[in-house]
Amino acid sequence: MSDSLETLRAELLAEVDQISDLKALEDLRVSALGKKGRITAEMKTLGGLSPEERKEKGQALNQVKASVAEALNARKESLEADALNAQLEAERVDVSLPVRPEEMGRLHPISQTWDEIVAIFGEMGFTVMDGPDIEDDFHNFTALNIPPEHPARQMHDTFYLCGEDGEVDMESVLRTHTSPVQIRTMENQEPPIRIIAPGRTYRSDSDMTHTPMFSQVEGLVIDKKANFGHLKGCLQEFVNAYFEVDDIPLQFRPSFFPFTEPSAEVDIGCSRKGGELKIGAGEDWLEILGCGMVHPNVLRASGIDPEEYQGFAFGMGIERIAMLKYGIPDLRTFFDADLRWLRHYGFLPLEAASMTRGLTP
Ligand code: 2NL
Repeated sequence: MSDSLETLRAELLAEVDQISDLKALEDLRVSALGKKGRITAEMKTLGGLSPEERKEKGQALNQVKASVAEALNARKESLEADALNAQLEAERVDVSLPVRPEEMGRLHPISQTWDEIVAIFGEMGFTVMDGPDIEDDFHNFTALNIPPEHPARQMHDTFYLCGEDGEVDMESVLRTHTSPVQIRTMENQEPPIRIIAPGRTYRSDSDMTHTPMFSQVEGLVIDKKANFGHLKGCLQEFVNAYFEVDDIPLQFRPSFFPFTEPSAEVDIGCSRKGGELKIGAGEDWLEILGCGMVHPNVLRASGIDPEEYQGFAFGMGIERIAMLKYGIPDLRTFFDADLRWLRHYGFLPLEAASMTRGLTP
């Protein structure tokens, strides 16, 4: 290669090395390889040379061109990588920073407890279902094997709605439990069924331990061979997870509900020494829920053949189990909308319920 071409190559490569931004690099590329560039100008001289000279200089020029182009590309990649790293550094987000201190809102204990219940049964394979607060007589009472003369149907226990004529409409009630959600699910889905139905319920009752609106969660499992043993295992699993205690003692007391047979009320072991309630051990019992095997009449009313399928159901009050876990002494304070109460008993929204974290941060 001629000295002048070596010099040209050395100059251009040295210039590439000096460049520190992409705009200058592009200008240099144009001034070397562009239409009016220095290498292009040399190319244009080839026409006036003898064939041998043209061949030799042409090859040499192509080498210069290739090495300059390679150096330009390498420099471009390195400058682009520097630019990207600088941008990533400048836009860095520290995801471990604490929540903004002005975060003042709290989750109501009912929402928190609701979320915990959904998380625990969700882990066991239950689906969450909901339904209307205003129900018809069939889904709230008749399908549940509750006869017309049953006290629950009396005006002083159930809120009936008025028809357009202003008269009481005996067909239309505020649901007194979330059972109608399960009736509707059985009407619309083929077994196997495994659902929970959390929601608001209404009864015409108001004193120290009753509010006209309260929250309930019911569960329903329907399969060919779902039995009382499965019910016990399922509830044991739930109370252990919810109260965060291994092997809470459970006691099933025979009871009666129109919609289950047999029926039971379930107590958990506790101690009340020195006025403090401790759940999971001790000599006392505390009622927490009701349950049983779904009555054949209920299955039949919902379009399920009791000769082919059976199942279990349970129901519990959300406020009640929230009071037990979080030491809230008075039911009625849940509905006072008192901000000081909410600041005390409420939960930070970003500390959402999970299977791996409960009361302790
Ligand atoms: C309680 C008792 C219970 C049910 C609810 C139920 C629902 C259908 C069929 C059969 Cl669709 N049973 N639900 C069963 C037993 C008890 O609730 O003390 N709740 C607060």
